[in-house]
Amino acid sequence: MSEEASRPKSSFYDDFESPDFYDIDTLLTEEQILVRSAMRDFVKQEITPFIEEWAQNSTFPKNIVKKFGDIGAFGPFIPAKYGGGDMDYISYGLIMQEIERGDSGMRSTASVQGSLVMFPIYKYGSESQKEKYLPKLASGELLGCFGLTEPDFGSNPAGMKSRIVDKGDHYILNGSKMWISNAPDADIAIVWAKDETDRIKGMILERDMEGLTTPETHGKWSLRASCTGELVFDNVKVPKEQILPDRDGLGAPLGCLDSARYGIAWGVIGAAMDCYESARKYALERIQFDKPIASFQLTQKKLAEMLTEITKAQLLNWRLGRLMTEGKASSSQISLAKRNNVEVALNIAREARQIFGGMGITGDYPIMRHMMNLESVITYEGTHDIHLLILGKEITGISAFI
Ligand code: TGC
Ligand code: FAD
Repeated sequence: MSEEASRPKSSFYDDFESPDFYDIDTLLTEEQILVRSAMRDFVKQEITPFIEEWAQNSTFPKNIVKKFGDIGAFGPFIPAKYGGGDMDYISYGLIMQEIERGDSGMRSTASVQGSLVMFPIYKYGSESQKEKYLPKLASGELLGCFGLTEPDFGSNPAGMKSRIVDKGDHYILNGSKMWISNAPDADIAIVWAKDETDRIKGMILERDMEGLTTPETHGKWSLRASCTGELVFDNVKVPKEQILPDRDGLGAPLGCLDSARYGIAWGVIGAAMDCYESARKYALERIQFDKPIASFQLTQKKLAEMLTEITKAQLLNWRLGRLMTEGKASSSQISLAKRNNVEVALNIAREARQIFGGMGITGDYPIMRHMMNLESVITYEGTHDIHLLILGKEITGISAFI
């Protein structure tokens, strides 16, 4: 038998269905289920057949941007008059879950565009900024990125050094941002910088502004199908009409993070479900000691614990989605879900990899890719420990950041 034929059958035919052990689908509306089905079909057609190659070759498929726009993955919670989907937050969560079931990097592209680019323009932008940018971002005609993190200020964005200086009808911007998803391919960037009074302001930069460069970050072992880069500002002239007028201070960028962190809480459970389902199927097919490995108690323990954690996280997401839709979710409730669910997903990916034995490290199955992706997700949008400290502050009233 050839080496290829002796390998267990690859599950590349994508027949994914999400586990629903507690019948949580009955908590969803018909519209939410329709949204999820449409997104699931899209991922099966446009992402899973190609993702392994994109990730192995470290290629961001730029044409996915227009396709995401067409299916309504960008800013589903933005009103239809600006090109958004006018949907509730559970629908948004389900969209993120399905995309990240395909790949966390693909979800990054969609959640940055929706929560970190469209959201601040919608919440803090002028009417003319909304009309100019939102419909094109929603349709995928424009791709955006969000620049908060700097080389010396990651967890502590309050210390940022990027600065704008008032020159009458425009500002001059200097500084740099690092680790920016979408930056090398983005048409516009939401950038946060301090003014002369040290107040943080948000602004919309366009790619062709003189002095703006976006070098790509190479050599990532994680999120390889997502493009990451820097934003470098060398005396960039920013017309005053590009400033987001309706909110400033650190609370402005942090307010956008709430929406993105919420999307991550749902997204990572998509990745976890993919690991669980792949491992369950493999365990039933793979024979050792003349039995499917699914018949061994240790394999069953792994699968039972995975399903338990997925079910708990599904319930958490559903409840948080209701609170988000009602406008009642607090930042610390979102931190709890982001922190818990990323950890759950990472543990499930690691356990699933064990079930696959040697096959778990190959690209024939999605496990290793999900696992490596989740190593970024546990760091970005606030590290695991930063979210713990946000909860610690909520519980005790005492900040332990400094
Ligand atoms: P602190 O004093 O706590 O707060 C400063 C001001 O901000 C307000 N605030 C919030 N407002 C809205 N939403 C939130 N989540 C908020 N959290 C805080 C707060 O009320 C206050 O307002 P005001 O009016 O009183 O001034 O600030 P701190 O400097 O002590 O820092 C708090 C800390 C550490 C929690 C915060 O800096 C933090 O969250 N750090 C983590 C940084 C982070 O998450 N960066 C993410 C960068 S973007 C990214 O990673 C995108 S990846 C995208 C992808 O590819 O998917
Ligand atoms: P640091 O802040 O240097 O943290 C290093 C370690 O120290 C962590 O373990 C942290 O938990 C710990 N630590 C820090 N402070 C404390 C404290 N007070 N108490 C206890 N422990 C502490 N940013 C953007 O603005 N836009 C993007 O689009 C974006 N995309 C990203 C994409 C990728 C692939 C990655 C990896 C990052 C991205 N980021 C983006 C940046 C991301 O948000 C930061 O990496 C993250 O906030 C952590 O900052 P840092 O990497 O500088 O780590």
